[in-house]
Amino acid sequence: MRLAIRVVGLGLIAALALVGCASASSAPSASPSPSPTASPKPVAISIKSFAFNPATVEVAKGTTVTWTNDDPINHTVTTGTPPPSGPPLPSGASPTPSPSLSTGDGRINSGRIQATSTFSFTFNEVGTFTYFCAVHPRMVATITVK
Ligand SMILES: [Cu+2]
Repeated sequence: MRLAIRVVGLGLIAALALVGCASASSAPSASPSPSPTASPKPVAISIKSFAFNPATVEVAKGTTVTWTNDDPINHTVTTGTPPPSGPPLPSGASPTPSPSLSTGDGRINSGRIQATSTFSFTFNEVGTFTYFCAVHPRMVATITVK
C-alpha cells in the first residue's frame, strides 16, 4: 500500500517536471505569413418568390457564393439541365409517393435548403454553371466564373 502511494507520488513529480520543461522550451511560433493574393469578396444570392436573385452572376475564380432561402418553402441549388416538369406517366401508372429530386450534373447539389437557411459553394473552377431548383425546375439561373 505504502509502496503504491510512493510510486504514484513519483509519477506525479515526473509529470510536473515534464510539463515545466515543455512550457520552458516552447519557443514562440512564427505567425503565418499572409497569402499573397486576397480571396475574392463573397457573393450573396437570395432565393425569393420562386426565383434566384440575381439570376445571372459573374464572379472571379475562388469566390464563395452563398444562397439564402428567403421563401417559406424548400428550394435547391442544383447544377445542370432541369428535368422537364411534369413528365407524362405511362398509362395506368400512379405517381410515386415521394419522387426523388433531380441531382443535376453532380457538380453542385445543395439538397433541400430549408426556409431561412443558406447554402455556400466556392467556385475554384472557371466556366459557366447553369443551375436550377430541383423542386421547381422552372427556377433557373447562371453563374459565370472567370
Ligand atoms: Cu424551388
